[in-house]
Amino acid sequence: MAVEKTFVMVKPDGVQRGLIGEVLGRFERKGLKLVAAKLMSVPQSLAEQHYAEHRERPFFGELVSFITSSPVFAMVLEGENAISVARTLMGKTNPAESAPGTIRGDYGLTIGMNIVHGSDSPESAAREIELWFSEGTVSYDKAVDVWLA
Ligand code: 3AN
Repeated sequence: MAVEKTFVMVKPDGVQRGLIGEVLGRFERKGLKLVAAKLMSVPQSLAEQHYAEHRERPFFGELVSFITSSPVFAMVLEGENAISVARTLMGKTNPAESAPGTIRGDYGLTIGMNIVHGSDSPESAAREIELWFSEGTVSYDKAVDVWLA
């Protein structure tokens, strides 16, 4: 059993379009457990640290100004193979190539505004959870966990 935590965020376009509940509901119904969440405006320095690996890419400025333009809904989800499971539910980075049934496939149109972010590896998950939730996450049991094991 590889129980993992992953960092997931509904980006400004998802929040503006009223898709927080829809996105979170998909992860919840899949069986992932919400262990931290907050609606927040993103400070410039946090945005730059979050996207540090893209610092040299031509779209870095756009990325930072987009993510700081309007609130995001940040969360940590926990469950077996949570990192790859969340990425599968999200679909490909480019919504135009994402399969119907995925979040980006169902709701996205362009690569710049692709509704949701999710950690892409155990290393990114650890880094991003510490960065966004330095206050920690919540540990609790859910009765439904035994029905998913
Ligand atoms: P993912 O979010 O699927 O892990 P990354 O890490 O490759 O994708 O890219 C981070 C974010 O940068 C994407 N969510 C997307 O919004 C943006 N992005 C990626 N590639 C491009 C691009 N070619 N042009 C504009 N924005 C991009």
